[in-house]
Amino acid sequence: MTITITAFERSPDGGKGLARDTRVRWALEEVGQPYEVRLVSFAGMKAPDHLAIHPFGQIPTYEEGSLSLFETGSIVFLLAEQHAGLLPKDRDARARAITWMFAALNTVEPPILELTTARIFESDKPWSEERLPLVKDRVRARLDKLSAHLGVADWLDDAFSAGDLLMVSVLLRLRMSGILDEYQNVAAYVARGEARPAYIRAFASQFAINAPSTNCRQQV
Ligand code: GTB
Repeated sequence: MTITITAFERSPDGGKGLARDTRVRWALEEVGQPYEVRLVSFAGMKAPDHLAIHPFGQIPTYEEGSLSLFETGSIVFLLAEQHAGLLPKDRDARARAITWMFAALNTVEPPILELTTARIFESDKPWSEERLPLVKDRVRARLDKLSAHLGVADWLDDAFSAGDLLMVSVLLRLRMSGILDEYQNVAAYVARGEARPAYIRAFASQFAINAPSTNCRQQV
């Protein structure tokens, strides 16, 4: 059955791969599933036909036969459950990998999103300069602990898993802030994720749509 995901018609990041469809593309590439992409405009995301598959009017979504899904975590989890390559078979290792998926989305990503909000949407506020260091320190509090856990390991729990896929995706949003470079082992971990052939393919496919000079667009 054909898999169709949705992505921004034109991502505000101009192809840096920071929009969340990149995580889903990466998971699809890791498990070797072909997929199609339906591009959606900001207005289209709020239209009834899109709201029927994404109640919050966002991307990405995932459609396969009678199944429509939203939320990147649940899409990556479905793919990891259905195909080999993203979750170990051993019960305990599998549970730990799933725990890292939740940790990426629930524990590490929130302060990173807060930092994005502070840097981009609140920079003109009179209190911004005072608040920004506090927000940065909340990110560092998570990275201190993540760095300590990771140590010299390649991945969070032995073999690469969906937990790493989501954690690397979340951490990539920090690169512009410079904070990632304060943690050598975490920066190297992110670079290892980006060097995976599946990530390279996923990045290239979103870049082909979003790069500023791109004229040829995937079909809506
Ligand atoms: N929890 C949901 C999930 O994980 O799927 C969150 C989905 C979400 O935030 N979607 C965003 C969206 O549709 C796109 S990814 N926004 C439009 C809207 O809400 O109206 C977030 C995002 C957007 C842009 C950049 N960027 O340009 O750097 C990075 C990330």
